[in-house]
Amino acid sequence: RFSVVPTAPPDAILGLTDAFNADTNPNKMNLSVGVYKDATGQTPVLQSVKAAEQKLLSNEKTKGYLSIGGLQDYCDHVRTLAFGDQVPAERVAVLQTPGGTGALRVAADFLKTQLPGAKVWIPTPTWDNHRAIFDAALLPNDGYRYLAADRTSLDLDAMVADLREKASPGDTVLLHGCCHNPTGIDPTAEQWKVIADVIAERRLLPLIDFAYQGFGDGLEADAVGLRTVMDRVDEAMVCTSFSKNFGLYSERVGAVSLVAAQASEAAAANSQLKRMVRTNYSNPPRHGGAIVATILSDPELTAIWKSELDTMRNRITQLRQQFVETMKTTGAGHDFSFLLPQKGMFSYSGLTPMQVDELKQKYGIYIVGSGRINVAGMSESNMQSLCDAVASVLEG
Ligand code: PLP
Ligand code: TYF
Repeated sequence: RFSVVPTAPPDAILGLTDAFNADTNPNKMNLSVGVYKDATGQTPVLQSVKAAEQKLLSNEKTKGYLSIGGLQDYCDHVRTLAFGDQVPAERVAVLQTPGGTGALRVAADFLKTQLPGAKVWIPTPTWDNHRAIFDAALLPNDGYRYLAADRTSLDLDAMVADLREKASPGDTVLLHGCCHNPTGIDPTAEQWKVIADVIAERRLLPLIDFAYQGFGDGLEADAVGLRTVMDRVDEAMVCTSFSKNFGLYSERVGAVSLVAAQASEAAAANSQLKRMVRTNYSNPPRHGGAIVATILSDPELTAIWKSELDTMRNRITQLRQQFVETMKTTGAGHDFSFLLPQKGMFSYSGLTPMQVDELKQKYGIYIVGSGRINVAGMSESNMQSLCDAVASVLEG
């Protein structure tokens, strides 16, 4: 009977890493999947994480199930990192989830069942998995314009026009809290106000995907968009991921938060979110959440974590600068300065699918077909050869 099952296409991003791992080119470079790498090319376990794990190893008393919503102190920290003290705790339901992906799926199942008929509006372009998750949850979704035709800036007018004219009151609008994936283009603080006004005026529900807090300008600065929106609305959902900012990718650490207008509504929504979890994975894995809660409950570990996060962010900024400078020296005559104000790991390079393919075939350099590069995958030691290869494919 399984003879009827066709082979599914590989994931556009994760599939590339499989191809990269199989590549025998000794100079190969993986600039595809969004994973941070240090100067030695490793994705290190943070010291704050190691220290927290050591504490957990000696103190952990049980491997019994967590509650459906996960660890309470973890959920409290999730709320504080995202909202500060902007929203009273009793109006926020937070559930620990397996990664940001788990949070998005729980949110999607919740929206599909509890707000039937509402559509989700997602930016064009966005992380491919957004559409895939919403489709899997049978949640209607459609794109709003985001990237300008020059592919290096935000088209705020088009975005606002779509949210005003295409989205109906009651619909959901997905926003990247910071470090837009795949473009690296975020709204400015002023632009966030315009977006927040439209959301409030059109009675849209903001669903903020917050997967890179601390990778743009810093933990608090990266929450400015979210908080600007929260200044103007009393209902929202947030999907948090700690994969990147705690380097806990494989531990699957995330959370879904829902802000309601009333505490009683938050409690009812919480009970429904738990229902979604029960039929999906029952309750979340303990370890990653326990690590984050241990770090954030300990001022010393928190300070170490914050400085490690600063190091990761500053390194990415330096790599952006080095790439732009080194490209100038190749004589390819192509100015990459537009990468400098962009935020987080990713940027659209402007390379065409053919150029992307040539980089892979000739040089073992893997970037996503859309031209998205993971700046965090570059290094000081491979910068010159990377730029020479990019220059050669640009020259054609
Ligand atoms: N949202 C965005 C925009 C992402 O880039 C990612 C990356 O993986 C996620 C969500 C999912 O995060 P996680 O790996 O924690 O599931
Ligand atoms: O965009 C990225 O590279 C990260 C990692 O199906 C990722 O968000 C990529 C694809 C995917 C899951 C995670």
